Parts: sequence; structure tokens; C-alpha cells
Amino acid sequence: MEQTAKEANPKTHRAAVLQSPKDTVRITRVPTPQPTELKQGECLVKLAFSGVCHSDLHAAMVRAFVAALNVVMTQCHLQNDWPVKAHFPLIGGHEGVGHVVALGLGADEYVSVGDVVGLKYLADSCLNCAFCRAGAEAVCARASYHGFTRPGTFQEFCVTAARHATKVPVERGMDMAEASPLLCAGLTVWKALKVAGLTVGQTVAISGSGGGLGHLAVQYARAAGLRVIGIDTGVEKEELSRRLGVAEFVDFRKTTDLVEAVKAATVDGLGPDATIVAASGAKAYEQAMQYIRPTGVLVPVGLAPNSVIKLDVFWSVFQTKRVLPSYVGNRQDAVECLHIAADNNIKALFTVRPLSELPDIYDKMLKGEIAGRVVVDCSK
Ligand code: 8ID
Ligand code: ZN
Repeated sequence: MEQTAKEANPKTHRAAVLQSPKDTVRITRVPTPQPTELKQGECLVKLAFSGVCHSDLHAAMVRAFVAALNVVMTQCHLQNDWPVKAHFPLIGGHEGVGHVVALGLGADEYVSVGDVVGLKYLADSCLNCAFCRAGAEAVCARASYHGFTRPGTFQEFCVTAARHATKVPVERGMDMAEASPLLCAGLTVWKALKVAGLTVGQTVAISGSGGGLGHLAVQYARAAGLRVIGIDTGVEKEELSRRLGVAEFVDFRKTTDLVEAVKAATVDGLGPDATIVAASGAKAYEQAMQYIRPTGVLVPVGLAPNSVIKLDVFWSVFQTKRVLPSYVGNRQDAVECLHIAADNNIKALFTVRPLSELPDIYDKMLKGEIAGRVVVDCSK
């Protein structure tokens, strides 16, 4: 184990903790992992920033928040939590960026003390099963996930597996706060675009184009030479989508016929070659199979509970429409997403707020009031 001589770790540090599914998130102090406690291959990271992803809100068992916020359950799209449960007490967060401050045995193969690294949702995987070997690390049976099955990045210090940490290209001018939303939102949509398998000049619809994932998807898609149709709602999200380069925008609340509106937004009127559904509401899936063109691809990304995709077998075969879900990304996707962002001036639109304001951030996210991303300053 190795540690910076300058600065010893404190005994406790600030964290946003959800004690149980019935509780609300509270800012409290938790024991700081000491360098001697690090297991083989682990490193300790002093976090500077963490993005707040809608998955954090899903994972935090929204029932508790909904009750706390006096939102009428039946009117809310988040009526149920995910079928897979988070581990409690839960420290959420999986878009963390900070400095490596200590190394467990063997971790120096991957990172050095002082490196600026990103912590993504996929904290570790075995790297040796059939799935890991094929690059599908997220479905490894031994995978662990920051902010879901192990402590996440809504705290000042976090332990992670060095082999899954992603080096942030600070030498290319990327700063820690701007890298943060790329570690989940950017990574996930870059992977989803790869899954869609489009080529220059084809058209992709991004459902949820004004949200955290969606507004980055628009930028990665534009960088890939695609024509983009944004789907979201409200003036702020429309303006953001247009500013980022969508050719057309469809407001799903204003339009009476979403299928026709999306088809009409394509050059030949036949519908987009693919749609990436990065919306957090189940409704976004309802008509996606209908508005994509024959041979089109639906890439489910948004994880609204109880979402169902109706796939008419006859028409999907007759028109060879496909559904190809995409789940975060692997180590290589993470490296690519950061460097593609650096090369193409892809930047999340974000506001920085203190970690202590996380409850209010969740409140705004629940109400759909966040365009782009919120990044929390883990030191405040
Ligand atoms: O690996 C994965 N598949 C993965 C990774 C990370 C996040 C999946 N997610 C999931 C999250 O759990 C969440 O369900 O992606 C979804 C979007 O996450 P986010 O971007 O962090 O959420 P957001 O910032 O709140 O943005 C959601 C956007 O969807 C719009 C909202 O207006 C918002 O801008 N939206 C909704 I709600 N319903 C819509 C609809 N019917 C819609 N846009 C279009 N049509
Ligand atoms: Zn996420």
C-alpha cells in the first residue's frame, strides 16, 4: 500500500447516506477507509465531483422520496422502484471524479497516486468469465456497482477497483467537473450509439434529448455524422436540444400523434434508422417501435420501472425491426467516450451544487426540471 506523504486521510468524511428504503437521504459522516484496509487491487479515491444520474433516484427507492415530497403517487411516473434492489445503507452516485490517494497491493499496475480517475457505475467485474472476455463486463455475475451494490460517489472518499477506474485525460484540457457526467451519461449513450450500429448520414431519434443522457447522446450522434431528431418536452429542453444540433425537435407533450410527428421529421418521411430511448418515463417506449423505419433499431436505455415494449411479431419480422437494449459500457467504452468528447468538444451542460443539496436535486429531477446534468461538489 502506498499513500501521499502530504496529507493523511481523515477518520471520517461527509457522505449522502440513505439508511433504509423507508428513509430519506441524509448528509452525515461515515468512517473513511484507511489505506491499510484496502484489498488487493483496490485504490482509494478522494472525490472532487460526482454527477447525479436518474438511476440514483431510481435506486434510492423512490417511494420514500415521493412520500417525503408529498407527490401524489398515482400521478407520478415513478410509482415503483426497480425490481433489483440496491444494498442498504446506500451511498449513491456513479459519476465520480477525483484523485487516487492510496493503493492496495497490485493496484499500481493500473493507477498511480495522484492520478485523476473517473469512477463509473460498473466498479468491478471478474474479467475472466465468458461475458467479461467478450466485453460484456456489466453482466458479469461477480460485478459490483457503485451507488447500487457498493458505496458510490456521493461522498468525499471512495474505494474502487483500480482495474475498472478510468483515467481522465486532464492533459488534454478536460477538467474534473466536466468529466464527471461523461462517466455514466456519456459512456452509456456512446455505447448505445455503437449498439445502434449507424453510419454517417443516417438518422437517429433521441428520446429524452434534454435530459442528462439525452443531451450527451445528441452530441455524440452529431460527432458521428448522424442526423438527429430530439424528443422531449418544454422550452428549455427544446432550446438545449436545438443548440446541440438536432435537425428537428418533437415535443412529446404538445404533439397529438407522436408517430407521425417523428416520421415527418425524417427527410423521406419513413422514420429514423434508430431511436435511443434515454427517457426515464415508461411512456417513451409506447410508440417507439412504430415510428422507427423498416429495418430500424430501438435501443432501450432508460430504465423506468414497469416499462414494456410492445413488439408485434408479424410486423417486426415483416419489416425487420429490431430491439437491442444497451446497459452502461465496458472499460474500453469508457476510455473511448472521454477521448471522443475531448476530440469533438462534447461537453455536458451542468450546474455545480454542494453535495449537501442532494435531496433538493432529487426533488427537481423527480419533477423533470433539470435540463442537462447536476454535478455535486463532494467537498461541500
Ligand atoms: O445503462 C443504462 N441503460 C442506463 C445508464 C444510465 C441511466 C440507464 N439509465 C437510465 C436512468 O435510470 C433513467 O431511467 O436512463 C434514464 C435517463 O437518465 P437521465 O438522463 O439521468 O435522466 P434525466 O436527466 O431525468 O432525463 C430524462 C429525460 O427524459 C425526458 C425528460 O423530460 C428528461 O429530459 N422524458 C420523459 I420523463 N418522458 C419522456 C417521453 N415520453 C421524455 N422524453 C421523451 N418522451
Ligand atoms: Zn447513471
